[in-house]
Amino acid sequence: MPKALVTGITGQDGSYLADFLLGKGYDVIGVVRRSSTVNFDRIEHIQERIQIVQGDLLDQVSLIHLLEEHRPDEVYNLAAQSFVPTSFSQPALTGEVTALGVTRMLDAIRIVDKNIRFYQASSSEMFGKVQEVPQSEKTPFWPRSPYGVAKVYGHWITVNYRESYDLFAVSGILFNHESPRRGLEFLPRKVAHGVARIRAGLSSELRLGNLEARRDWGYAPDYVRGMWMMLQQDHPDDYLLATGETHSVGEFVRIAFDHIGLDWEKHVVIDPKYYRPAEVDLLVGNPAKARKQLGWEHSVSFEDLVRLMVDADLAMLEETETKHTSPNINW
Ligand code: NAP
Ligand code: G4F
Repeated sequence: MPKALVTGITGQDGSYLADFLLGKGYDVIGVVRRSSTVNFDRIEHIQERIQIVQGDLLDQVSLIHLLEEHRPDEVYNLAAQSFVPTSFSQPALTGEVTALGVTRMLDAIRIVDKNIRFYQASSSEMFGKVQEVPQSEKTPFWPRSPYGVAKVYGHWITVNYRESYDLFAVSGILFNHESPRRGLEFLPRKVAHGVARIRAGLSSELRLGNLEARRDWGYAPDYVRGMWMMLQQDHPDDYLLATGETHSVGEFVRIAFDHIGLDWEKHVVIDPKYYRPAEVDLLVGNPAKARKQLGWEHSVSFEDLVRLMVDADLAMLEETETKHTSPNINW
């Protein structure tokens, strides 16, 4: 049975990747950092089928010990401080986890077992102020946030360890991918959840920032399949995963409100608090290399993604007690 160690297993992607790897017959080791309250909501359904172990990207020794003890065949490094606005308010922490954390994991692999295959969760945020449209694996980076800068470091240290130490180390440059498991602070889930709350009569307005920014949005389970595909190749290389379509934040909002039969203009309030010091205006990826070499395709259209997220939040509010406790996130 192949064994995979996944950092960030409590996050959106970590939980879907664990589902996927279990389906492929993997033994899954999920790394979680210590916290005062357990946050296993996204992995509750598979908790008995995976091994949950403690470790932190801030702590080198914990990573070395985990690899020594569990001897995985593959490591998926999904852990990060991944929210762009927090990277402006906590830039040094973001650098420690999202940038230097990658080096700590790569060094742990180099020290313990150079045969371990390594996946680094790189991001389209690295393209930032885009140098060409659409973006490809060859497009130069110009990050626009401390998060983007940290991800550029993570990308290049992955390439550097591949070239310096002959590691099977891969950087996956993934464009935005969403799902009902997405954190409530990210735009698509904030909109889906906000729309569901308005429908349920729990609130009447949704406060948002820049509606003009454009993103290439896909469905998260498609993207974790691509991560696994990258590690099954004969040679390590970097790949970009995207749908190839771009849509504005405003389009996302309009489709979400249309889906429940409400006029978005009557409910959305523009709040300067949600504008960023520097914005990434336009992201759209060209996934031709992944299509050709991995056989990867996305399976959910933009419109279907918006609707499935709204439906999931409507169902969540209808079916559970959270109707009275569902958080109204203001980040
Ligand atoms: P997410 O939901 O924010 O999950 C982040 C995970 O990292 C959580 O499990 C978190 O643990 C863990 N983590 C944070 N700091 C840590 C530390 N010091 N040590 C160990 N674990 C730590 O992110 P996601 O959307 O699943 O994204 C997964 C990865 O892909 C991230 O690296 C992200 O930057 C990257 N990425 C995401 C997208 C996207 O659209 N989703 C696109 C491109 C790249 P807690 O639960 O304890 O907080
Ligand atoms: O959903 P977002 O917060 O995602 P963002 O910044 O694109 O980053 C996400 O995708 C990256 C891949 O490109 C990942 F690497 C990263 O970890 C994360 O998963 O914001 C999307 C857009 C931005 O342009 C933002 O300015 O939505 C705009 N926006 C407008 N109003 C808002 C809001 N974003 C948030 N979070 N909240 C708002 O109220």
